[in-house]
Amino acid sequence: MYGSNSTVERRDHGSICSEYFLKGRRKKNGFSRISIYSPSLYKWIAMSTMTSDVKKSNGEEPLKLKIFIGYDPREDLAYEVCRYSILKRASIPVEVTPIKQSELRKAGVYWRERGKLESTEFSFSRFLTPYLANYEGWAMFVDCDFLYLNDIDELCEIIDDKFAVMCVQHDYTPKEKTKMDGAVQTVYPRKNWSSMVLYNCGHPKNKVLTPEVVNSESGAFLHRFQWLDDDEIGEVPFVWNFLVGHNKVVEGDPSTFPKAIHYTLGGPWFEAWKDCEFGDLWIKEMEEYKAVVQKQE
Ligand SMILES: [Mn+2]
Repeated sequence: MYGSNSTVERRDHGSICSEYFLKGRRKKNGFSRISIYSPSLYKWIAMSTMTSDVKKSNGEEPLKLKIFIGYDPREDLAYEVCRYSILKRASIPVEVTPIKQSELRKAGVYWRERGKLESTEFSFSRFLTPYLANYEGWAMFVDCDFLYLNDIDELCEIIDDKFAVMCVQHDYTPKEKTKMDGAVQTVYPRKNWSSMVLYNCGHPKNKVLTPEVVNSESGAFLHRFQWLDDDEIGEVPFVWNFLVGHNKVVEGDPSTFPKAIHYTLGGPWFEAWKDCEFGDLWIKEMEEYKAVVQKQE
């Protein structure tokens, strides 16, 4: 339903120049397909994917990041704008694929019943990310209610292969509670940690995330990364998952300026959130995206 009519042009800026930037022309992103194996249909199913291929100016093969964006039909425009904001700024090749529950169900890799607490269609399907990436390389999962303000390459630069996953480790509650017997009980609600995750898909621990496990395990097991030890979870600066209504910009401190805004309470694509903090940035990006699509039609 989306995709075929929304090729976006990308521009390069920042320190890393792509080949075509050096040649002084702009290039359109191409669509390609990735395939996932459907155990129930005994065949490979193609999923819509958008790929940008960029070579670094020094001829080196850059890391190719697979990006899976949680897709919900109620937030189609949020998804489009999120994707546009990534592709527009990316100076490395990225491959963007929406995680669409309907496609995954058809392919037989997602079958769990929707629970009452699931606010989006990707509440659980997001944990299929390593599986969908064929348990290879690094892949990012991100909710569709994000707006990128910086080049995804900056995020890739902090990737460290020693971790199984990396994410912003938001802290809502005290991390530790001392029980009466003096034993330290560690409490990790880890709220919002799973909304943007870099997965080291080839890490042996992530092999746990099979479709069977993703379809049957509890929300706590999955959203709190209970298949991992704490030291296998790397930290990403909070500006890459800047929670509107929770995180704050400290004036004069550029390290607190958002690089990716997360409209976790609801974004301007919902009438009730039109005037939310940073809403103007999203609306500006959405208008730009729409202008680009219109120009191509
Ligand atoms: Mn969200």
